[in-house]
Amino acid sequence: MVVEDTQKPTITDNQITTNLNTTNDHADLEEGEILDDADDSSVASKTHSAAVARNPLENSWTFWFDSPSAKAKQAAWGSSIRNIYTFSTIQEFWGVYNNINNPSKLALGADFYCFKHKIEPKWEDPICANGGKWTVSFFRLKLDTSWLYTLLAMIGEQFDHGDEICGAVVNVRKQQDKISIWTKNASNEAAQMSIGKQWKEFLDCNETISFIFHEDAKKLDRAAKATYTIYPV
Ligand code: MGP
Repeated sequence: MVVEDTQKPTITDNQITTNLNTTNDHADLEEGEILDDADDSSVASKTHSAAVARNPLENSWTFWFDSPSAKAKQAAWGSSIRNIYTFSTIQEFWGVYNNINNPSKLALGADFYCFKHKIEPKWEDPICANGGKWTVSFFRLKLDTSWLYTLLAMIGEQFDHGDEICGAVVNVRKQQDKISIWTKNASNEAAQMSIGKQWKEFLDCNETISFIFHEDAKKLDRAAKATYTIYPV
């Protein structure tokens, strides 16, 4: 296994995992392929390890989770966000993804993040500090596919300005669910606009998306206005 700092998921409340403890065990199997239990286990295990590592991603990514129940007890914003799992290959991604709940199954108030490894999903992280976020709101029906397409575009490095991306978050909310992509240099308008336009294409989304600088959100909270907006065509 090539993953550095890979952690077993620790979230055990009813929020995020289904049977994540089995994550990755069969992540490398092709459709229809079965494990032959009669094989010599050491040979099988070496073959298995080699196969798991076969499609490394350009970046390692970490899933983070914040449950509404934990948030309700937190002393300061962000103290209840938990680092769940880091993955570095496409097989590991599917191993995790297939064993966790889709956003639409999460409790209202939950936040689920996927950020580049070692970037914390907080304004305070030095790599995020001068950044901002594109946000789109969805009706529940499209939430799960939009989240998956966002993840695949990010980890598959489909954005021309992928280096600008810190990660993405899905906020499950009563009024309107949201998905945001966080970026590093909010003042780089060309890069932000490129990311926003490509994201809309990947999602096949013709809704308005808006970009808010973290600096503005810090100062103005919910009164912060979008600096960049992409309207329906
Ligand atoms: P938000 O992410 O802008 O809206 O954060 P959300 O999550 O839709 O709001 P909710 O009420 O539905 O949960 C809302 C508030 O959380 C902000 O106004 C801040 O007070 C705090 N907050 C959010 N973020 C992303 C940060 C952060 O990175 N650092 C700190 N210190 N506070 C944050």
